[in-house]
Amino acid sequence: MILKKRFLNTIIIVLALGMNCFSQTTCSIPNQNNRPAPVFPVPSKAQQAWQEMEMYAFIHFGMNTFTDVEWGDGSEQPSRYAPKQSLDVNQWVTVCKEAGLKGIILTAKHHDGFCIWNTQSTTHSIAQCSGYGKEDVVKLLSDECAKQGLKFGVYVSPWDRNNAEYGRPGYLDVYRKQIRELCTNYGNLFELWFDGANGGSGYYGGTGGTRTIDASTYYDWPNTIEIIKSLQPNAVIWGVANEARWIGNELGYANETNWCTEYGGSITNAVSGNINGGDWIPGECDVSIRSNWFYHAVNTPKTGEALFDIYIKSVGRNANLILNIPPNTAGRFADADVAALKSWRALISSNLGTDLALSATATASAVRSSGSSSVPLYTAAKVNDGDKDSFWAQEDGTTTASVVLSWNSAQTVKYIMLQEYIRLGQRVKSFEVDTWNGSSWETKLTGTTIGYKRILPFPSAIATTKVRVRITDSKVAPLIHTISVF
Ligand code: FUL
Repeated sequence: MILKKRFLNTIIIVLALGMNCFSQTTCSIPNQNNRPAPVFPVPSKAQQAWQEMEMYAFIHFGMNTFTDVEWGDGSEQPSRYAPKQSLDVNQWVTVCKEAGLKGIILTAKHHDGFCIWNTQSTTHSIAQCSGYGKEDVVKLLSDECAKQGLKFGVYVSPWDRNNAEYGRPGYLDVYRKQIRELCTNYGNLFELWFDGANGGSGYYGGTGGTRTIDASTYYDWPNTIEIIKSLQPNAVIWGVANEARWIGNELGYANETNWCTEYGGSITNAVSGNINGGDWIPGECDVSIRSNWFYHAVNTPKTGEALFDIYIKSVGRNANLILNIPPNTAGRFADADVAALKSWRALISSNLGTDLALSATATASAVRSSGSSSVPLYTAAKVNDGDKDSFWAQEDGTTTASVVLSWNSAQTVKYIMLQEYIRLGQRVKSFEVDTWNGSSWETKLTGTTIGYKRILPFPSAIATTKVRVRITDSKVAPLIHTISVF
């Protein structure tokens, strides 16, 4: 079924290409605007929207918050999950929003199997709790996200150390019921997160022991994915569906070379992607603000500076960032975490808040012809026009090009941000950045991939009237969507 859909999608893309239908504004036969052809693979609509989010929060909250462990074994009595007051989801969402995060993914069920929503799939859930423990956390948080304009997603662990059926065929029905409930009752989900930890020891309905599974077949992912797609067509499925990949570490960084393309089904280089990969599987960097995923009083949060470094090495290296902030037993983010997030946000604003490129004049070594369009479509000015849909382009067959941003008076530059127009594929293999010293160019930065977004700090703050970006190699003609200088 999935294969069939992929085949159909390919046909549609090929037809659209012939008709030049990739632009929202133009759809004509033949390609009158000389619009560049995509270099496949390209992102789906859901992946494009997901990449534009850039960063969002992870919230690990549940039984482990109260038992003070990272992995419960499934034997925990539901009564141990005992919030003493209503969870302050308003604080969670407000703090995330102020930090610039665009969504939240909640651990609806971790490996211990305890469900923090009103589920019919198992009795191991908030239904068995009393007082504030009965609150449907998925409902509270998804409603609050909708209210404050943040997207919402869920983590629902495949491995269930509580369920008696885990490891047998019967568990699949339970698990699919859980997924169906989460996909049906809580509005639009932007991402579903399926953890890779699978099988091992557990409570398993009281029998204990170890259950081993073959993760590649046991969950029958192709059919589970079909169910998710039918209920949440705009969600990105992390990990198991070749739509978004784990970056290969839990430290929050991608490699400087990072392709959104990879080999579906057998990720060969999670941290860098693969230039020849046949599927669009962009990386996501997961990291916790503290040294663990769940809240433990002994941990302290990372500093604003450390979080800024993570931001540059994740979002700034063509990956999404999912930053975990664990609420405490009082159902709130700790004050220290809130302070760290504020300091992080302040650093992003002070370092990357004023785009000097917007006041620069852009000129290019070469520009693709606009076909019969009377409006120039692919000029250098497209890199700093603030338009989400425009890009500077080269004629087919050109794999090097340069663009200069110049100002009337010297500007002090500290960072540069580059973006490719990824809707038509990731292309750039290498680039260099030069600054003008008054009489000649000096090369200050050398880079490899760009992708959706690349941010690089200059070695030091430099006062200059001109910055030049040279694309030194590209798979096919480069399409540069934005250049910002800070
Ligand atoms: C891991 C899990 O085992 C951790 O507990 C945590 O949820 C992390 C995000 O993924 O694989």
